[in-house]
Amino acid sequence: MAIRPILIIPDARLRAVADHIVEVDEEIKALAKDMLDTMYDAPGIGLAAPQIGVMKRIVVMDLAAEGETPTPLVMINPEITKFGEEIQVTEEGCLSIPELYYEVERPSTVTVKYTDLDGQEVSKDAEGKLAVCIQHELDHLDGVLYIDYLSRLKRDRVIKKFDKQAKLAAR
Ligand code: GNR
Ligand code: NI
Repeated sequence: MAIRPILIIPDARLRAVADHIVEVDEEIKALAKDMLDTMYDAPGIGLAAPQIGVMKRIVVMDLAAEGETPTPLVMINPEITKFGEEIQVTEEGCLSIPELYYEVERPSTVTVKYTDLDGQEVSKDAEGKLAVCIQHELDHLDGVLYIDYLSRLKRDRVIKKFDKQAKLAAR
């Protein structure tokens, strides 16, 4: 079990595009396990590899409520193949933008295609919070953060706050 440090904005790795995974080997399985350990420890409902500085297209999630049986989900090279028409508004947070929460509009339903830890291709329909989490995590693989969907005023305020903190921490 290894809990890895979670990167905070403005770390440039959170803005980079992650690489396609060619083979689901032991290294990827160990990475998935570390990501789940890190996510449960945080705690969070999802984590994308770039958040721990690994630029690979893998995300983990678990939407089970606290005290319930865990339902870990690992998606390798995930792609959304269909967005539903309906839009839902959900309050989102991000472990890489700690302690802030803002409402975001996203499609209510998605279909996601991915490779699982057994190397099998899977297609899954999702709605509600899972659909939000999938979209949030997949965005991380392309360097997109939920604050990118806020008004410029709100986004700039968030970015300024963390830029300031990073400068203070660096001196
Ligand atoms: O733990 C998390 N909670 C959350 C809540 C609403 C919408 C998305 C999320 S994902 C977040 C963990 C995280 O930052 N994943 O990238
Ligand atoms: Ni996030």
